[in-house]
Amino acid sequence: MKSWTDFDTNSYHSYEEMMKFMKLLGEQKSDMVEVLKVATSSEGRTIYGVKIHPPGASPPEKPSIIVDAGVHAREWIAPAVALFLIRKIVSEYGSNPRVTANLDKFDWYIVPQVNPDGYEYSRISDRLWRKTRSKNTTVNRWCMGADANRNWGYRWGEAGANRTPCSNIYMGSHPYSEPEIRGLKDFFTWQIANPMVYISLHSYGQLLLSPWGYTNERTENYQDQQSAAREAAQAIKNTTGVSYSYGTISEMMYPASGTSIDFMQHRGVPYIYGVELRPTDNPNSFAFNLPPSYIRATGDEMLAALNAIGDHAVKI
Ligand code: ING
Ligand code: ZN
Repeated sequence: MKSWTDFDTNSYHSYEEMMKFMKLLGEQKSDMVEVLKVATSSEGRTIYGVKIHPPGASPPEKPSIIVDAGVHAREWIAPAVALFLIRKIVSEYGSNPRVTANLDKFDWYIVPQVNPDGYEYSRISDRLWRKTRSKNTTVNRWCMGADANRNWGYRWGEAGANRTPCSNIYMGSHPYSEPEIRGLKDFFTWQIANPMVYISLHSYGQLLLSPWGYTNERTENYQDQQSAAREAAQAIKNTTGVSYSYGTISEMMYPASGTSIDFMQHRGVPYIYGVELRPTDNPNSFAFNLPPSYIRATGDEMLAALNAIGDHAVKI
């Protein structure tokens, strides 16, 4: 890979290849892209994000759209879609009217791979690995990792999280015990002045999930969040014909505490969705093994959803 345009978004990549793409993009498109350090993983990998803005040196901060992906190692489609979004927005600014209008209104912050240790472990050793790869030092030290989406500090360790390190939804020894999540929390808190939309990409099930996760009570802006979700689901349908359902995490799936979604809701970000990307959860679906030929359509429909949510957010 010599140029960022050599990066093939229609296949699944190693973490090293992903980072090579980000580095080249930062060097070769420095008028639009800043590469920002977010965290260092337990095994010492550097986690990067990008800030994308219209060409020009350091324009004033705008409201932002934030996307993260890869929190769960085995959900490969999520980082692939995040990288697709980065490449598409940078390549099509100025030629694609939807992309252009959106980037003129919002700064985009994208962290495409939050859990690189887990991802590499899923690629090389255990395809269905979900957690981080931190060492547990107390009991059950032979079980590794914590669930990075149960490790956030707001309502940590309530319903839908587990205290045993061997569990797949282990919440960690304390809030932000995972360096990946501590770094991401600091990044969200200190680097992003005006967050308007926050999307966390997961798979699978074709769902747009809004807060809360820790309780089945509704947020005070529930109605508005559902309206934006309805518009996003419609935009997806108009793009690829695929159906996404929407509702709160606790009503659509199961209670889950210590998620990034609840943290961002508590922080006051108005539009927040945990997204379960393709495929559906029907028993014959590809589940976590979505063939790479689906990356483009899954990415296109997610960009349409984000455009719709962005349009909704500026209208209100
Ligand atoms: N599902 C999520 C989980 O962490 C979720 C549900 C997604 C909660 C996004 C909050 C935000 O259990 C998967 N597939 O990981
Ligand atoms: Zn997940």
